[in-house]
Amino acid sequence: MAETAHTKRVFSGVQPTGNLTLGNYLGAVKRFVEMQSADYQTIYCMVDLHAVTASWPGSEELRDNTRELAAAFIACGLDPSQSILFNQSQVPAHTQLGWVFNCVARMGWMRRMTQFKDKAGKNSEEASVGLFTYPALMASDILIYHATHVPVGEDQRQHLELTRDIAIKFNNDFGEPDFFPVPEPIIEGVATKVMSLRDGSKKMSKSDPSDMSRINLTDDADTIAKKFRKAKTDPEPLPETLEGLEGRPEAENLVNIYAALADMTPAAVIAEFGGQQFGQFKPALADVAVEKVGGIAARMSELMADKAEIDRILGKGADRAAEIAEPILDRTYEIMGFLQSR
Ligand code: AQP
Repeated sequence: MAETAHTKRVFSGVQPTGNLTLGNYLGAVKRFVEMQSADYQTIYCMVDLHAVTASWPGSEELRDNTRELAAAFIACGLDPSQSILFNQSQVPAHTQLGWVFNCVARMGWMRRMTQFKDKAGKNSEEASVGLFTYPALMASDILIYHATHVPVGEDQRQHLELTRDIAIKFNNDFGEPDFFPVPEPIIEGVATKVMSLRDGSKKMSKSDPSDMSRINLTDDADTIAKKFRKAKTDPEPLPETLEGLEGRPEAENLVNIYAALADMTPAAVIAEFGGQQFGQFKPALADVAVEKVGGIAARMSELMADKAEIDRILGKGADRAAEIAEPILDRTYEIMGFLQSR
């Protein structure tokens, strides 16, 4: 990882838009847990303001999705006494800096964002303005903490590049060369883009209409086994070499999922299973998935039984987050010349 002049600080966020998938886990949350070490201050956010850019689920559901995501974070191994865990809407500095960044980011930059095109689909005239400006708010989520490292999945790479461009432009335009760090995306490992179990060309996603396309962290062992058994594959056995996975996206996806879950390289998975039929490999994959993520659902249910405790954890996390964010916002306003007379 590149060193910067700023304190090493990790920030990442996940939208509370429903159950976490194995893609969210392997591409993001597992990495969050790994980075929760003495070397970094770690800040992980339930980005609820982003969760209403595509559609509004209803107030009770949004609150519960946020609590459920907090429960999932903790059940996966994030420790609220080590990491700052909170939901975005409780720290107003995110939206305040977000407005500033709406004025720093250029229309041309925003129009190039492929996730807007994917999520808005053909009907972009009907998409919310919030969905379009989402990446500027995401830049603010990161930079309001002067975060230096951002663990994310591959689909967020372009948004991280935009965040870096916004930081550089702000620093140049306002004559403060080192004010915002230029954060490093941490997109590492074999599961940076877990694909749908029904279509190897599509990302596994919480909002995919087909539940069979994804493993949810709340799925029980039988459901996990069934989803892998029914996962789309081709008729050939697994290849004897890694190169043999080329042009076989569904097979490659299952091998990568196995490797990420078992902390192996894809080459080691091929060395073990090469030449076998999917009928043999899929049950082994289901076993390793159940072993690694099968206990998360039960821990989440225990945590969800005490919603007041989750709310307390998020409130405390928000206080800690605001303590870091507010002086950075104040300094931003000062640099820009917004008169603050109270
Ligand atoms: N399939 C994936 N493989 C690896 N990483 C993934 N991530 C998402 N899908 C995969 C990573 O998970 C983090 C949180 O993502 P998010 O909830 O903020 O939004 P998203 O990227 O749009 O994820 P989803 O599951 O597709 O959500 P919906 O359906 O609500 O849009 C990010 O770090 C992301 O890279």
